[in-house]
Amino acid sequence: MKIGIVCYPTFGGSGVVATELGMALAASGHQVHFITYDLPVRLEKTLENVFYHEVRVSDYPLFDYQPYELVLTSKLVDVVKYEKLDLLHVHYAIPHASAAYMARQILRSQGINIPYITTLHGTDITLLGKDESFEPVITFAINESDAVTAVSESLRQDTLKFFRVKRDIKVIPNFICEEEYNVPVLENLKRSYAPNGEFILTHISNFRPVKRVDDVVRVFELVRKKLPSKLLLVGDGPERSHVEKMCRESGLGTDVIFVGKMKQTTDILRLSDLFLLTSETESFGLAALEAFAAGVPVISSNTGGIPEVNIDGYSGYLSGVGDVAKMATDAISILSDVERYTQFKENAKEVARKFDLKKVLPLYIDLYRSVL
Ligand code: GMT
Repeated sequence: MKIGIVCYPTFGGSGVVATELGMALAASGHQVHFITYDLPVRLEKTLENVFYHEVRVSDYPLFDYQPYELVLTSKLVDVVKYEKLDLLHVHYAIPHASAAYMARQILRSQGINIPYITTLHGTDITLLGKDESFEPVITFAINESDAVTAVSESLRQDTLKFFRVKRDIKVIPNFICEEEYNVPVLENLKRSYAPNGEFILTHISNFRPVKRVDDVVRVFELVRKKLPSKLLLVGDGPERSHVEKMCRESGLGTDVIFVGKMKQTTDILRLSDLFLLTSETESFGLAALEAFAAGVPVISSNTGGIPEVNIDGYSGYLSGVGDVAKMATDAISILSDVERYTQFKENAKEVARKFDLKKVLPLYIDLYRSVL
């Protein structure tokens, strides 16, 4: 098949999933065309069957806001037509689903049929989508899609609750490639973060308010009172300066390490002892799944789709959103009990295996075939 993938190229989970999916499809012989405004972060290597089409919005002085969606639509029309694509798979509803709808209509008027599949990832539904300035367009573009998928049952339910969606939504969960995590721990790097063998707690996100990174720091403050530990904060985003200020004022000093953005997080996860995910809402929690793949138990909130990934008392612990005290107690108890901790690490890997690429890729391929 010749598949066009539209996604955000940035550090969000939806872009990561779209890119990993595209690369896996290409590796299994399909031709994949990424169509977006920048090279997707995970698309580092030159790969057979992978092509990239950049959407360039010119800086026309008349516009205060450049019409990205229209330029994307024109690019979709062009790529579908000249690369002879079989289908479009758009990740994140806004504005990708409506651009795909428009492209499909334009192409239809020229006698070309191109189905589009929309994959809902989370904030396109749970935060932005509910905003009435987007809602009618999203509802329409979802209903018009040839197939719709959501990354968790929780997100499927939210979509049905918040939108007048008349069509089936298939749950296809996010995935990891287990083999990629079978790498040794980088002991020198680990020592550079934790020179005295301190526990390493890690959080990875785009530092949006929804991630409640303050809570991560509060949990860490409590853990650090009981156990020698370091906190690695990976990523960047709107809350970073605030969190940095908070850490400086709390006297956490060099025990909190702001690592910044990273294209690959495997090495950091492999050297981590515990992963913290304190989000207000999270449709899936890909970062938690990646931690599991690296054999790292997760302390998380019990919101959205997280309980579909993190099994309470098995691969980690779940707590109410904002229940920093319980999260810290759970973290201390698991890190203090070597036998239980070792079992949780095994359990984490076991959970990750359920979401391996080998199991999830055929679900997308079957779906593609069903719409063609
Ligand atoms: O979490 C983010 O802020 C990024 C966002 C995205 O769309 O890139 O992530 C969403 O999609 C991920 C991949 O499907 C999910 O694992 C995340 O849970 C989801 N984020 C939220 O629901 C907040």
